[in-house]
Amino acid sequence: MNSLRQFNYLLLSGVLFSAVMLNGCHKEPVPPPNILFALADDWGWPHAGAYGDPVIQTPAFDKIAGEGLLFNHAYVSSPSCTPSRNAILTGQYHWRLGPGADLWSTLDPATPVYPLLLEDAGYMTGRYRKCWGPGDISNWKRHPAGDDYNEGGFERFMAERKDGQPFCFWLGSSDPHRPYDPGSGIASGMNPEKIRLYDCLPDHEIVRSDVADYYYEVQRFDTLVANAIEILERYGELENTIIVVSGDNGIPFPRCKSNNYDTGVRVPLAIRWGSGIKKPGRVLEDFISFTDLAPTFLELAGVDIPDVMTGKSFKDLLESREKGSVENGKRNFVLHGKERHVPGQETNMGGYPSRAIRTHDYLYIRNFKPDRWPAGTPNYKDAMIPYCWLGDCDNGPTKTYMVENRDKDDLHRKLYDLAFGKRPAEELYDCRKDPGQLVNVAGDPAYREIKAKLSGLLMEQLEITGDPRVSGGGDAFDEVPYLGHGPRHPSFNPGKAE
Ligand SMILES: [Ca+2]
Repeated sequence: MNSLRQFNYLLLSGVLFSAVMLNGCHKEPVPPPNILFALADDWGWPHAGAYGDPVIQTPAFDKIAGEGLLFNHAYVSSPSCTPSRNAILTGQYHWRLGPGADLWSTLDPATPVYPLLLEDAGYMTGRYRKCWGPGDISNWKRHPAGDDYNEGGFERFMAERKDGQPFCFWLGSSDPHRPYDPGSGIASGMNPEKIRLYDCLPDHEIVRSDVADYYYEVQRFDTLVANAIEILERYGELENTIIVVSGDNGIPFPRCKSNNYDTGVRVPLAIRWGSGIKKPGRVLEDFISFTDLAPTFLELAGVDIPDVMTGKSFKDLLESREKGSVENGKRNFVLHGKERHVPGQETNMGGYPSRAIRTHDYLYIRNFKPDRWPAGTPNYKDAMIPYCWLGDCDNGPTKTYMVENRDKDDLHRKLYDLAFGKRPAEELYDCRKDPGQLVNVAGDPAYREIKAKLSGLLMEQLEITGDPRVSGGGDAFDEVPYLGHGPRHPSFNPGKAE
């Protein structure tokens, strides 16, 4: 720890100590809380034992939820790794982050991020495996997610920590991102017949086995979390550590990840914080935007929240004793959206720009470029990137099955079109009747009033939050250099095509 950080740490401890003394209490000062943030890669709601999933086994997540809080309505800012993680770190919607709104990009080093704000306040920071990104942040003097503990992980981090120093650790993982080991889920003993498939996926043994493989990797992530809990207990820090367990976007299946439906943006979330959570074991229906995490962490640590952060601290939810909808409508929607995932179009290097507003009853989506392909072009020979094939959908057995069997019957055709076909400029789903969000009622006169209301509210919020797609200049998102690769058609031959 450098001297400035040491000074700030002592100052922080002193402020908290003084606060306790001024209250007239004579008990030991309360140390600032530690933060352990465990983030899976492509883990969707409700795939955890705590949510009642009959197949997947997530004892560590379930323990956190049972001894803390379980959230039913947690939404990422964007269903894509880089922008989702940027929004978590910065406490801002990804559309405010310039190039950081796109996958495989970068982030302006002048942007405040919560781990470094905590580090400046005296926290020890650390990260393990996939945290920020993917992309290039070589222009950052310090890594935005904290110091590198890829060697030795959380165990080494805790061993190097000075007694009493508060810490902030990002426990990352690439699970359950594709590719999977085919058949690993069923081979581990899962019964594929018991899997509850999303409505957007065809019911076929290939799909069930593919989902079981995804479950298998979620369980591996859960083991990582269990190990971290054990380390915290061993160091006597479990009770003063805010443990947050979640995922960065929905599952890597067609019409899921990289889409604004619940299957793309709604994620599991459990939080434990010893006696800091006044009544543990509650299940909450309140909306959480992942832009809220940074301001929440900062407030709990007693660090000022920068004005530029658009997220709101949900400290009051932790302190409440209520379950269900604690805030009683104070926050009755979340916003999310998508800029470029993979440049998978035919005539430009852009993505499929869209924004959405989710209330408890409805999901309204505005697609800014409905002439483009929502999942990337199926005409891979015409793609801007050679042979980029339905580029916004990761390759895997379910994708291949749905493409190859799209004309098998009406249902397969319908599900194929919903996943890969073009979409109108406006989509509206009645989540009460259609929780799978498959029936677009935007053109139904019965929904005219609610559509106008949600459209107006969405545009107003985008204007307030400085979204270039509304205020001007949004096409710049299409021009950001793309630093990664995209899913290619199986016939792609790099030697021939490039
Ligand atoms: Ca991801």
